[in-house]
Amino acid sequence: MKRAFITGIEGQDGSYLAELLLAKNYEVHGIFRHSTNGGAVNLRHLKADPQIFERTLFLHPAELDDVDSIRVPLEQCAPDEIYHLASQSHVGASFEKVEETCRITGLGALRLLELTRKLPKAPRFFHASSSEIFGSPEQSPQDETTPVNPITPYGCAKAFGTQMTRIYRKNFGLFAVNGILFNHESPRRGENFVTRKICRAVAAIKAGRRQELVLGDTSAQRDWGHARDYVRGMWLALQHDTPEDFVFATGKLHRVQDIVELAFQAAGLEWQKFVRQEKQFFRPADPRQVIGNAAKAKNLLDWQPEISFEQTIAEMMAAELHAVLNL
Ligand code: F7E
Repeated sequence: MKRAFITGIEGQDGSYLAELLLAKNYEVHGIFRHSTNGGAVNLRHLKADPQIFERTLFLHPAELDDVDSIRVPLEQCAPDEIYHLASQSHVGASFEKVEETCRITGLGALRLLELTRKLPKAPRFFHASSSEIFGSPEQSPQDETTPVNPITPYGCAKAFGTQMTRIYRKNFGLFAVNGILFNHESPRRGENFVTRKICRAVAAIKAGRRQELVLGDTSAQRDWGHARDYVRGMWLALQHDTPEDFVFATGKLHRVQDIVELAFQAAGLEWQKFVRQEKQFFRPADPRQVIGNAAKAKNLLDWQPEISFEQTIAEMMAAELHAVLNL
């Protein structure tokens, strides 16, 4: 039985990855932040299953800021694979919390690499990198060779972690890989990311609990995939013969406005009556032309996204409508 250690296990990606690895008969260990008290909704179903919880799934409280709190469960687990997913991952918030973002997202990755290197038998290491490392690139679509040139504090912190992962791979011989992840969504997405924000608000409007949806730049475009596809990519990247960086993306661009229209349509409402843009949600800098080329992952890992943008928004809307209206 293989053992995996996941940071950020309570998040969207961590919870889907835990499910995937458990289904592949892994023993899964994850760390959660004291502040959530292990009560995060994304893992509730796994914690409620006595065949799984504390038999093949183990959760440990730890903080990325506190190396010792991670070292103890990591050494106990002695994993074959580490998936470092935890970070301060909100790009907009990174402009307000610049130092904290660099500490958690940038230095956090370095701490995990250093802990990994010092384990008696170094496990394979996955770092969740981000398309934000490219900033607003001149080359489109982006791939593993696109110059790193972040324009947001979050992107800069991720660029640090990405480059450190490469340095540890080259200089310390670690099997360390970056998955350069473009936007990926699901009903488990955090509430302040735009897809979930829109879907939640539309369901609340449908239920008569809200009157409007206030957004930032609805002309902004992203390459949006589904988180379940991306965690499969993470696992495949660690099963490959050699440690390589991989872009995971759909290669398709959509606008925030497209999400708005799909979400309101799913609820049978006219978006024009409810949507407003406000400066407060515009960012000081927002990458443009962020679109990925995942040809390397397709060629070497046989990975490609299976869930479309439209299916993703439909699944998210179904979940939100079910939550508020039991539809
Ligand atoms: O914004 C625009 C916003 O916050 C998407 C993270 O997973 O992907 C994610 O970062 C777009 C941006 O994600 C609102 O300006 C308009 O253009 O959902 P988001 P993100 O910033 O792209 C990358 C790859 C990561 O690595 C990150 O960790 O939507 N937008 N109006 C808005 N965004 C938000 N949040 N709220 C609005 O009201």
